[in-house]
Amino acid sequence: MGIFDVFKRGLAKTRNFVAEGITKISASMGHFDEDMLDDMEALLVQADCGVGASLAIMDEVRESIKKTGDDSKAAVVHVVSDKMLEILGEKKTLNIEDNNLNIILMVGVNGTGKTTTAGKLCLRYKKMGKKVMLAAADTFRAAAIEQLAAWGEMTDTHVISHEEGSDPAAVCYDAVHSAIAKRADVLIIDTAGRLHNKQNLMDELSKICRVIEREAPSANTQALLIIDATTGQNAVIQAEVFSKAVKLSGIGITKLDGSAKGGVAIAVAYSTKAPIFLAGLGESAEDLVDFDPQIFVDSLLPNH
Ligand SMILES: Nc1nc2c(ncn2[C@@H]2O[C@H](COP(=O)(O)OP(=O)(O)OP(=O)(O)O)[C@@H](O)[C@H]2O)c(=O)[nH]1
Ligand SMILES: [Mg+2]
Repeated sequence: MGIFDVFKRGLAKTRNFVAEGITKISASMGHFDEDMLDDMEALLVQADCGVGASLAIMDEVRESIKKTGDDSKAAVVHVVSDKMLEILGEKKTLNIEDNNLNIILMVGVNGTGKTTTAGKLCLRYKKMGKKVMLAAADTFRAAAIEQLAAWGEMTDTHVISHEEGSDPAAVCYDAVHSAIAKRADVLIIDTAGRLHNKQNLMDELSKICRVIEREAPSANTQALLIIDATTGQNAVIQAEVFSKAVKLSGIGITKLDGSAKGGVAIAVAYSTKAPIFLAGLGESAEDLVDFDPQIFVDSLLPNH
């Protein structure tokens, strides 16, 4: 299946809501009047694009209609598409350097999909022939260590772990040295879910980053914030708070398949500087794809 099909299938719920909504709003006349534009703005907000981004998109639409006089559905969708693409920016992906240790640190609040995404990424890099290691720096629960160990077993990957309750920074220290000694290409570090408003947990994360930076200064280290699309606008707040504790390289949005709220990618891109690297579109290993703004927008809007 091509990437467009993976996106389209994964985003089916959001697409049904947004694309069908736009078609329905314009169906009676085939073009947009002021009331319909208001309805469309509400539709974007309901799809979790965020108030700021939805207003910016619709301002652009109103401006364009004023300028060109074209209020047809095709013209409106075209402007919406262009503005969404401008907000999402250029496609950016996790960057894996050859002949260097690449460290990927998974961070985020509880249950967003960090461990699952770590496992999916592990499989991706194994398939590319990379030497991969996993580190269980979520020492909070024994089950978390077991969950990562299961991915390790499934992908035939070595997992560095300590006992439950041990210092996660110490796991990172060991993992980094082991990865250097074994000349690994990619080290993926899973961390515990933490509420962004718990300062001690955010401090713990900063400490983990300091240890990695100190022990592997020349590694290509990337912190990846995993957010759950179904949490709506809270995801935007998470992105803001985590970016203060950690130098975020990018964001992975999971569970885009789970709700009609896939528009959250637009809201996050509108209010955060970190690019969206990955899209989780299901629970199985192949449901992780590089986030592609063009394909995302094409999957969301009616054909135009
Ligand atoms: N539908 C869907 N489910 C997903 C996706 N990614 C993860 N999940 C599911 O979300 C649940 C939580 O995933 P985990 O990977 O355990 O989340 P976590 O962030 O590691 O959780 P904590 O370690 O408890 O903070 C699991 O049931 C996953 O299968 C996705 O893209 N789509
Ligand atoms: Mg986990």
